[in-house]
Amino acid sequence: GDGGLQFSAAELRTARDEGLPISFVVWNNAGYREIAEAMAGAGTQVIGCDPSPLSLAPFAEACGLPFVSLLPDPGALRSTLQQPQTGPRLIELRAP
Ligand SMILES: Cc1ncc(C[n+]2csc(CCOP(=O)(O)OP(=O)(O)O)c2C)c(N)n1
Ligand SMILES: [Mg+2]
Repeated sequence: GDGGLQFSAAELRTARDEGLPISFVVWNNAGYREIAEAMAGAGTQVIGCDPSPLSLAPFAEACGLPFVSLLPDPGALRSTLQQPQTGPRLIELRAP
């Protein structure tokens, strides 16, 4: 998710520096939905779960990873994953 990704820049950069062929697939719904659902489920006010959207293209560039942004279409994701890679890459799925 776009929220968890923000805790993971160090791992992305390690994958880059070690040349690891990992595809990081990120579901970007511009929100912290799991947290929001937990707050709602606990009967508390839902706050802080609707952040300004994270721009993944410059985020990936800052981490030194090639980047692809897709609508969440299984065929598009399959063909992207089938492209060969020599190092890590970041693939965004833009939630509708
Ligand atoms: C690496 C990492 N850091 C922190 C957390 C704590 N955490 C649990 S849910 C959440 C945010 C959820 O938002 P998102 O990742 O955007 O997923 P969504 O529920 O919106 O699909 C975070 C940061 C985590 N799960 N993993
Ligand atoms: Mg999210």
